[in-house]
Amino acid sequence: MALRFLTAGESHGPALTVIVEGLPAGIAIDREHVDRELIRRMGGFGRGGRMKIEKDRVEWLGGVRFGKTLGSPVALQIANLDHSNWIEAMAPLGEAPEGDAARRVTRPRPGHADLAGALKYDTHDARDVFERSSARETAARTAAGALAKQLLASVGIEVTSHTVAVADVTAPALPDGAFDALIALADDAAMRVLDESTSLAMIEAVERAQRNRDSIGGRFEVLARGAPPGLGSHTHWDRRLDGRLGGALMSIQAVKAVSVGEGVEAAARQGSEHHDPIRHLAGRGFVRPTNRAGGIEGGMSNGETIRCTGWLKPLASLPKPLDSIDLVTKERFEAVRERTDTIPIVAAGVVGEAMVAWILAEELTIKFGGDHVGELKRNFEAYRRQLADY
Ligand code: EPS
Repeated sequence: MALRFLTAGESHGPALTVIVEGLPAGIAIDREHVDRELIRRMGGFGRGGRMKIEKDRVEWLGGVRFGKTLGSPVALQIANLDHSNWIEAMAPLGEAPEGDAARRVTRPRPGHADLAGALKYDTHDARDVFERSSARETAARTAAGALAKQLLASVGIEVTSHTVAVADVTAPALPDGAFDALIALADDAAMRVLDESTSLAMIEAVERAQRNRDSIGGRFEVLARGAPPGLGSHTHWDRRLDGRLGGALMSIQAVKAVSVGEGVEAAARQGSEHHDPIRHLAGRGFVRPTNRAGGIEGGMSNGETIRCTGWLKPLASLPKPLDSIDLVTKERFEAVRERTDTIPIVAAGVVGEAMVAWILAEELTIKFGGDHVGELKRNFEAYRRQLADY
């Protein structure tokens, strides 16, 4: 059985729940690491009021004993502290309260799930849709991704991220050795960029948008180091690693485009300029002097650092709302005004890490199998020896 996870829970409901299935037994669980990932997701400059309310941490409900996975489904829960302010409006059972207490949403936000969801699920209260489409759900994904990272760490694969752009402010290309510098970045870094003047310019761009009561978009990049060649496969459309990573990253709320390596720039280049020459070094095997492919060729990892970029649209909840139509009266009104982030770019990078880690962990279990992590590691090391002897 391949790895899979399911999440449940509404943004202002009692809690988010995650079930992670297919992890081998024997993975040492570092609960501080999982909680730290949740805190990282809450951070960054440009976040809104909700993150001042929450203190995300995982409650362990199943699948783990004495700090090790059992091979059974891992069940986790993250409380929504804000639920205490939504007891009536988000009551799981009982009759809906009268009037405003139900906090119904009838004026859908352009760019959000509200309208399409209300039509599809046949409700005139878009809160039924809005609550689950909220990016609050990414806290649950981050917890699943943290478990995936712990499996990856057992074979030396690490994942990190950084902010590439906020509105029109773009960070300079990463210098050599950037991976370790990114891993070492403080968890509460305002922008997750290495260059201080870029960070300040990004903060200014966010403040400008806040003054204009608007939202802005941006770009983050996820990097994964230590993946062996051969994760994913060229043999089927749905086994290609770039396709799988692309789908996983595109599924993050507000991500509207994904590129792998210099995939966007490649469209305007000649092949001779774009592709990474192949070299061979005794003791190291096949290496690349450049990594424009972003570590993936033919739908398979090639042993170089995997690099994927997620492009974030400006969020759809606006302090100065756009025109909308009331779902009940069909009259023209401003869309609902909701608390929101100006840009959750650091959080998007952390969630991007979780999704990339998840897909790589899944590919790791597909290629190396094993009911216990020791078995997976033996298979992994045997493959490493096979590559060394190639
Ligand atoms: C988020 C929780 C949400 C939003 C944000 C991200 O909480 P609330 O709606 O109570 O403010 O802050 O989500 C959105 C902006 C959105 O449009 O869904 C979180 O936990 O990351």
